[in-house]
Amino acid sequence: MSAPVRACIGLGANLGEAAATVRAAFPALAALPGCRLLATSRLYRTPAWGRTDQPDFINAAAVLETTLPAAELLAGLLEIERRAGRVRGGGDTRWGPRMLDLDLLLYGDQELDLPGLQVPHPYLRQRAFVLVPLAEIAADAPLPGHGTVGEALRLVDATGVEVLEPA
Ligand code: PH2
Ligand code: MG
Ligand code: MG
Repeated sequence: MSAPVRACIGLGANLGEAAATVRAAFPALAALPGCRLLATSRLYRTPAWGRTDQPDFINAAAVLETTLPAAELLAGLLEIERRAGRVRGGGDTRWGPRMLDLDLLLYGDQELDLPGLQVPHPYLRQRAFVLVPLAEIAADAPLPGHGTVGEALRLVDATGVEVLEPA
């Protein structure tokens, strides 16, 4: 077991009952071993980024305190995705539609480059659909070498990112 780290998770879905799937992922995150759920954002409806020929996404963010090493936390996220019906390999296209996508965005202030895991998430600073929900709960979180989440949000165009009502 290692010292507790604050990890930030991005949640996204645009297939099936996307909002319900994202809401159900919060307790699943809380139930991961060695993890405590510190905060969850509201849900947002966001225009699809990367490939526009697909439905809008529902996006949200969560902050965990975790004693899991980053690779084990990632394995836990992939297992929650799998239980939500996500099939990797074959089914998913890059930046295409998702039953549930859980991205490890930040792991404390660490920079990691492991097989299948780059932290901070490589596109974090370009994506309003990540930064808007994350800034709601972790505006002060450091982006190593690039200030904070709140500062990064000021540099992106958040047009079309809207709180999903009812919250
Ligand atoms: N995820 C993608 C591709 N495009 N666009 C939005 N708005 N939200 C996402 O979560 C998203 C996306 C594949 O991971
Ligand atoms: Mg993603
Ligand atoms: Mg992902």
